Amino acid sequence: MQIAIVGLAGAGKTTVFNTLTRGDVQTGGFGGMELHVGVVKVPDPRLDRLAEIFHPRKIVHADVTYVDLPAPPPSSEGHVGAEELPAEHLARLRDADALLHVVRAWDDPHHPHPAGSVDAWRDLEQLDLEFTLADLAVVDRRLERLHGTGRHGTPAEREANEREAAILERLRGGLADGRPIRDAGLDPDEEKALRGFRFLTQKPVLVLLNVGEGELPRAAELVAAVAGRYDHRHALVDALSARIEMELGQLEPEEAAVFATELGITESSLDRVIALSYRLLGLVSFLTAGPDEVRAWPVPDGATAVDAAAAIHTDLAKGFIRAETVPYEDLVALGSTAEARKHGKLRSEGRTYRVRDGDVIEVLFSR
Ligand SMILES: Nc1nc2c(ncn2[C@@H]2O[C@H](COP(=O)(O)OP(=O)(O)OP(=O)(O)O)[C@@H](O)[C@H]2O)c(=O)[nH]1
Ligand SMILES: [Mg+2]
Repeated sequence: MQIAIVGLAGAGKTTVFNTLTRGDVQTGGFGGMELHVGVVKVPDPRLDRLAEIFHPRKIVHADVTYVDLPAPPPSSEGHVGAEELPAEHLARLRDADALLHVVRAWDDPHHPHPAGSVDAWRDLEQLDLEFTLADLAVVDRRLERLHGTGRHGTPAEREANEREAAILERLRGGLADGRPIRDAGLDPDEEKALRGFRFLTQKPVLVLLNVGEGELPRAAELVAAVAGRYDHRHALVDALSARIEMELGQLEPEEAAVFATELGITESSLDRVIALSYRLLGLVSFLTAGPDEVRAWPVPDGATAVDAAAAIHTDLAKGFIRAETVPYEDLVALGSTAEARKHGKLRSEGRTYRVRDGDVIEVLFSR
């Protein structure tokens, strides 16, 4: 799972990246073209509890990769800013499963906003517009081709091309009116047909308002105001004070705890942002536990037992016989798989069983 951190120049993207990855990449580059990649373990206290039962050799968390990208240059007549990003950056952006859109909501007289004022809504819409233009350019290029060479080929090919053109025409209308593809209400087949385009405005997005530390008490109000206007599907809005969180992350844990209490920060923003990203991506975790390892596996909500098997290894999916599954709470309450079996909490499930968050699963398979 990859999440691209995007935002206008100087919004605080690299500061957020440092917060999430506990990194210390230099901030304040204002327009620097470096790309940063960091892998973050998804905190999951259930794994520690399972480890007390199974004494595994290792504990493996699900992980999320965050990519800190520089802001795209602004578009101008005939030029799409996002497409002028270096090829590697654009590929990273298109490959991301979701976007973390950092919006400047902090004010600081020593760091005037390039636009002359701090206006989170204006900045949010500005980058959204850039991504809309980038998608529109992709749609237009494809439509041009479909209307040209797409007329040739076998009847079946022509029909497929016409179907694709019809979907793209519909998207084009929405994009031209400034509506992101995530609002287009695509059905699963259409979504599948479009997957290869890796549209930016189709990706789920977490809008993160970066507020100054003095504004923290007002953050909930600001989030509500923006969320009320940002009426899109697959979109969430949250706030944090990135600079202060980054500094907290660089302190010793005890020192950080004292400091956080003084500031009225009760919950780790890292945990919250990761939990929100998970929700946004529609992911759930199933767990595996044994003497070798205790591990969390992310799968899309709705995944079946065979999908879970495939997440572990393709061989397990190919030779799938059944999945023995027990809810995490039952396993922990009863203290062992054997006890769970005795109490009828360990169930035998077939291929189409829908995996639930916290299922502890063992896949039985034939080689
Ligand atoms: N006063 C204040 N400054 C902040 C805050 N968050 C970020 N900054 C400062 O804003 C500057 C830019 O932050 P970065 O994290 O580098 O921003 P960026 O979005 O990565 O910037 P580019 O990569 O250059 O587009 C740095 O000097 C930060 O210290 C904040 O909450 N308050
Ligand atoms: Mg940066």
